[in-house]
Amino acid sequence: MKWLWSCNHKDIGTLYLIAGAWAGMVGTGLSMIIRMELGQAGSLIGDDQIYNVVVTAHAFVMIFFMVMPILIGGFGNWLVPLMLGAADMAFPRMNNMSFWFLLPALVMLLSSSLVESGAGTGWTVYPPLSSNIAHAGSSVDFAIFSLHLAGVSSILGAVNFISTLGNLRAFGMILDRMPLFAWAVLITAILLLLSLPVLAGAITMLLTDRNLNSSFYDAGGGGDPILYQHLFWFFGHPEVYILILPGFGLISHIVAQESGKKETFGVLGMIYAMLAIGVLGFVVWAHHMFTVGMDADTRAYFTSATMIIAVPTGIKIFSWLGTLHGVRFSLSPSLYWALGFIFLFTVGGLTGVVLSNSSLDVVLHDTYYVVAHFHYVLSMGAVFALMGAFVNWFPLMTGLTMNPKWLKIQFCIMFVGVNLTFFPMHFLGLAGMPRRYSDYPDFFLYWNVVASLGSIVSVISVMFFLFIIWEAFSSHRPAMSSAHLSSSLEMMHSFPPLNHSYSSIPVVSSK
Ligand code: HAS
Ligand code: CU
Repeated sequence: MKWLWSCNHKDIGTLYLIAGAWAGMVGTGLSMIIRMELGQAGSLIGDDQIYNVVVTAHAFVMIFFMVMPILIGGFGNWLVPLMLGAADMAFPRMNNMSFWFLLPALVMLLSSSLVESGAGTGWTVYPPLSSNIAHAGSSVDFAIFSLHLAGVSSILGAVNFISTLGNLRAFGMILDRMPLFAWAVLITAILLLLSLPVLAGAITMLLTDRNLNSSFYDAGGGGDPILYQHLFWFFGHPEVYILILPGFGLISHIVAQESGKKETFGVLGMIYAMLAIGVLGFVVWAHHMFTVGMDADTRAYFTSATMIIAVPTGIKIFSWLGTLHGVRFSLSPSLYWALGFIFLFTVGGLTGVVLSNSSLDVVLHDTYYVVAHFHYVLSMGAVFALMGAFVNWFPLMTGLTMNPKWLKIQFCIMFVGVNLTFFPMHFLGLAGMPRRYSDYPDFFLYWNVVASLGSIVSVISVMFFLFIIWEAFSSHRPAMSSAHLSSSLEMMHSFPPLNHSYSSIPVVSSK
């Protein structure tokens, strides 16, 4: 049990990966309840509040307890010190604390769904729906405290990563030569540090509105519910880039490695693109609020600012394609995930550009078109990146190999499943089906049935993936020799002085 209080970055990374995988299964279970409710005409659960509680818990679990812990906590902890040539993170004991704050946060979130009538507010927790009038009782308070605690965990993690990346780089590693994943984590950590306190303030004011009779968001007391939306999305939009930037970094390494080239095409351009995405991410938040009654000039500004983000993102997409250009690569499971990521993230990004047009968003806001957009960038962007990273670095982390043929079949099943689930949502949204309702006119039945069938295909692929992991552990097939492994790690970037520290990575933990 010693590893439970370990301060070693690899142990903590592994804990994050395990916790994230567990939360991922909780979130997947919740998503299956959603698809069961929507996969047939009429009502299944028989209670709209419970349906909304499930939708809310699904989003929170997936965002705060699956994607962020796995990409930042898991891969960040595992890979950043190795890529920097550092012995460990800057503050190893604080690192342990970050992880252990996450579990009570998860417990509190799940408690919020189990006590009284649950938090059926959506992950945005907008007042007045989240105020006492519509959500009396302790559920929303539980959800708020959960976010506080998960926020503390993330802020401590961000401080740790910024300190590590700032101070513990191998001698001579100037920022230009820092590997792309390390850069991605640095920018992500800065976004976390700047945006999470705003969320914390917003939900704390909501807490006092609910419990101490303040009226920050209550027009009756001189407040304004729109203030909450501004504060939430000032956090919320950077948050979506927090979810995807580490994935960008991981994909860059996989693409460079699988192309056999020394590094990603246009490394410096990639760094500047991520910086641009990070900076611009803070000035586009009101594209989530086009329907609150903004004046035309403000909408024009937020539309244009949002569209500009397609430029640095396009630079990233074309640089990955440029890296792969002219190479006769062999299709490995890691490359499957990377190619799947590039294609499907682009689809999601393009629907984002559609939504950024305020005149179109007035029609599409709160419809399934938005749901389709964010599942393409998340379920097929962030999740494909973490699946690819897991497949790619599994041998480094465990010293074992998974069955490559099964991994390819598993990818194909998941690729079909997620597209079957989420592509029809574009049609539903364009036809006007609103999100966050448990029932719909029969007119929308067909594509909902298709989506629900697709979700079953995805779940089958997840179970297959668990089986593949189990099989890898139980059959003890050793990974490539450590010399071979370290040479493939070397390709992660072109920084020669690090060869030494990479070749000393133990392939199998000595504990
Ligand atoms: Fe988004 C809503 C716009 C990226 C996640 N997004 C959401 C929500 C989530 C989310 C979770 O402007 C819902 C929140 C909620 O619960 O209400 N999003 C964008 C834009 C981008 C974008 C412009 N989103 C992301 C990423 C996410 C994410 C990344 C998480 C991982 N999003 C919106 C808008 C809404 C929105 C509106 C509000 C909708 C509403 O009504 O509620 C961009 O960063 C995407 C850039 C990527 C690309 C693809 C690659 C670029 C290439 C270059 C050439 C392309 C060009 C564009 C020049 C653009 C290949 C040409 C345009 C064509 C249509 C052909
Ligand atoms: Cu946004």
